[in-house]
Amino acid sequence: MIEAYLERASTYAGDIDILFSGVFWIVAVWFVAAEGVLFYFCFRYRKQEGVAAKYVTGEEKSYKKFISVPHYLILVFDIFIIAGAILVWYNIKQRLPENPDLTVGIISQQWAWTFIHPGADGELHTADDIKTIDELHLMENTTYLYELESLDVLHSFSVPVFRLKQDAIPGRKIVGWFTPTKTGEWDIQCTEICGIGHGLMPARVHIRSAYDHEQWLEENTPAEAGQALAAASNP
Ligand SMILES: [Cu+2]
Repeated sequence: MIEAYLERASTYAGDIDILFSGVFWIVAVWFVAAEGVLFYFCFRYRKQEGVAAKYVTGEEKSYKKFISVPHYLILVFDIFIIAGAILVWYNIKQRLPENPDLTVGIISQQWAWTFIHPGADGELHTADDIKTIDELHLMENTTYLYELESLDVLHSFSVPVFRLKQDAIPGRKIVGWFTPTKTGEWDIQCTEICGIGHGLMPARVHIRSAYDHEQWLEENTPAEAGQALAAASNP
């Protein structure tokens, strides 16, 4: 349902969609059923020629089942929803992948995103890191950890095609993960009102194949770092 409006581009996007659709359909079916019964009763027991409209207080024992049965059904469906939500939440937020391939740094501030990508050495926080503003460059089918920080106020890192949203909190480094699965260019949004320029901090994520990402790395590695690496590998 949701993928008709918004592509899925991470390994867990499908799980979020299943959960979302599940909640949607459970609520939709019961909403339509409850409204149907309501309108049927309004019509069935309306005032007619010589018959007064029926007034039910709901206090009689025989009517109480109309309250208690739906009540128990709601509890049963709640258990399904909560169990599904815990499973998905645990996989996405409570656990980190055991063997992530790369780590990227994400720094939010009023009102821009800074992304720090590991260079050719695959390590973050080294001389060949590539820093960009408002563009995140990722490789398809690669598991990333992200280190999310904020320099000033609360922000929220949201990549709709990943079905990922994570608040950035000043003074904390929040580590999470994603595995992009679809090449292309997609939106990144800040989803926490963070001041007057909140609407001015959209960014883009570029997901490329390994070959194309390699190309991007070569073109964007800072000149000094590139020379230093070349010197180190050809003494
Ligand atoms: Cu923001």
